Amino acid sequence: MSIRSISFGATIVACACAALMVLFAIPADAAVVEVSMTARQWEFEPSTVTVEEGDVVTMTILSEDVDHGFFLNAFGVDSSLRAGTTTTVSFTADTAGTYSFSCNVFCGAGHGSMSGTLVVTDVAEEVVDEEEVDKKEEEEEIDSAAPVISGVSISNIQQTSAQIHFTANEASFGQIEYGINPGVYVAATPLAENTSTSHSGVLTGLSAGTTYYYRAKAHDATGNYGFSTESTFATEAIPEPEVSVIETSVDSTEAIEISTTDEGVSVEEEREADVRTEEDENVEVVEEIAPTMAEPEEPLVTVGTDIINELSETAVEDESALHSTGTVLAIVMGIIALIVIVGIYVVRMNARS
Ligand SMILES: [Cu+2]
Repeated sequence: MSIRSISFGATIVACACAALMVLFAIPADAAVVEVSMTARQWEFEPSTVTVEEGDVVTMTILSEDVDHGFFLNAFGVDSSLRAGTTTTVSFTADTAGTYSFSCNVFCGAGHGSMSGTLVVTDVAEEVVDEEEVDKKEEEEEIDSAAPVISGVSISNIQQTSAQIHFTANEASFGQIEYGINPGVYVAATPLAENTSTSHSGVLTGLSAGTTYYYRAKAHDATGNYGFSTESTFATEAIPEPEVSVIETSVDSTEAIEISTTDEGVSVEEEREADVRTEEDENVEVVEEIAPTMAEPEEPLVTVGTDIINELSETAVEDESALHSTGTVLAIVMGIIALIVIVGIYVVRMNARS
């Protein structure tokens, strides 16, 4: 057995022992980290390697150009990197810190600056940091702040509806609650499907001319509810017919009160029956009102006929209408008389011939 073969066998045994030692040295939770690196004039790429404390690091290093060396003193690594070949080095990064590695085989003019950095991070520190981060995240997730409502305004107030607008300081679901008694909200607008900071809702089914009390309500995704203060508004009233009143004093004891409305004319009289004479000043007032009833656009005869019909069907309350009817009747009677006279004349002429 030659010296060469003895040394070869010894190398194999040493390697096996080293491998076993490495295996047993690996903590149960240690990770195996593989790093590929290239060495060339005059740099290592990557020049910075970061692993965690306790990691078993295996570096596969290709020497691209000439012979280089890989010297990592902190973890006892000292390997030759032959030109054009790949060399594997292994070590356990068992102590946190920042370490430098360098080329320890002269490789040319820039050899002195051919180095890199190994960063071994403190796992315990990282865990603490992660816990803090988790806590912060949880705190952020637990949102206990209710939406703050502002800018409540109302628009488009109708007899049975009104629109409310408001804003919230965070994305939220908005509603408006309302009722006819303060603090008692018996109705609410539909809940919005999506969160928003700008809200509006239409209050429906309201009663005309009624005061309503309402408040804006918004809740965020966590379920925190925010409310506005209570506000009020009154719905539009149903418009009453316009009324104008004319009062005329006849003397100290008698008066006529005439009210005109959109629908027609009604006359209320408070006076003695004999006041209604041709000479009476009151008649002038009555005659001023009469044309409103007579609908002057229509032919006079038609109006007269209509009025005759109305007179025959209903009790006549309006003295002015009667006055006009008398004139029309006289004209109609005159025409009929004329027709009769002409008719008699024609009959006689026919009898002679
Ligand atoms: Cu070198």
